[in-house]
Amino acid sequence: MSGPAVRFYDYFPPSDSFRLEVLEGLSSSPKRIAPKFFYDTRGSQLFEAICSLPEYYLTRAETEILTVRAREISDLIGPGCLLIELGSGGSHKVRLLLEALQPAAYLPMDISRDHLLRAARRLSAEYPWLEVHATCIDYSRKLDLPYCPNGARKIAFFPGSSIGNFEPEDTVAFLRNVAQMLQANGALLIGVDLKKDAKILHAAYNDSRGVTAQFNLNLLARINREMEGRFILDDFEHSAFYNETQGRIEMHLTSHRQQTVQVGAQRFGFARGETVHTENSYKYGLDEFQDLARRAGFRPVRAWSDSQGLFSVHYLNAESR
Ligand code: AVI
Repeated sequence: MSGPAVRFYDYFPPSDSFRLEVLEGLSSSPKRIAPKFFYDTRGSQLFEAICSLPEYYLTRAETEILTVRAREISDLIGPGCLLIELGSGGSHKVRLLLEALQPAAYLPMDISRDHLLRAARRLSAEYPWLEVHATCIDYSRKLDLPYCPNGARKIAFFPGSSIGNFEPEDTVAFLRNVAQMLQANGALLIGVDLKKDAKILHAAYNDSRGVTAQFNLNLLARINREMEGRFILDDFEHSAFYNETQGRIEMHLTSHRQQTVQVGAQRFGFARGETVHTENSYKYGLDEFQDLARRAGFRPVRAWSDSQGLFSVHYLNAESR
């Protein structure tokens, strides 16, 4: 391979964090499992498939914004930054910025090690001039920066509205950590899904090909694979709906019948219709999100939306505190 090789840093959570959190979540009432556990290798592939679905407008709308605004964004940031992507997945959207932005280095962070490494190697082959520092980390727990070129401005890129998967109180705490990592001269470029007609939201999370259902059910398949679970996938159903009061899509796995499921040495009872709550995806108005960002120590500089007003991208400066 020509160009600089990919550097790899492994801050992966202890291998039993999945096991411990799943057992705790299935023992609690109501039952729940954190959405970060969707992203094993299979889950990451399914999520990429979701992003190309006709109903999942989020990816298209954000891509439109980043394409149209790449020059403006690059002028705000300036050349030679350290570009840190949180939850980088396949590193697709960053490609829309790299040529215009000319960062000194790119530091993708993701929880899914194999997916991260494959994506980082592909990107490095395509952009041989770019230093790539792939960091495997659960960024919702800690934000360690393994590398920063001397004097480079730190810019965090957090696309896809993954911020919507945090609870509002956790959102402020998380953004505060991001602001601290960036320090006073840094900035955050973040994609945030907007509130809209519930029908559009419903279709996006209940696609006609059933890919989102497979993505949700893969969590049970993962428990079977990694924890000697005995879930029968046909006994559970994907359910997703918009909770207007909370301003969020909720995803659940609903038990078709009363049953007991063995996971390793433990047994979990399910009533008929009982659910495991697997994800919240919050939607925010422009001002609503900027208020949260201010509370976390950011100063809103610019916000853009796509031509249909479905999605927003915010550019926020980290304030010194
Ligand atoms: C990653 N995250 C922003 C997606 C979302 O829309 O909340 C995950 C997803 N869940 C169902 N479809 C996509």
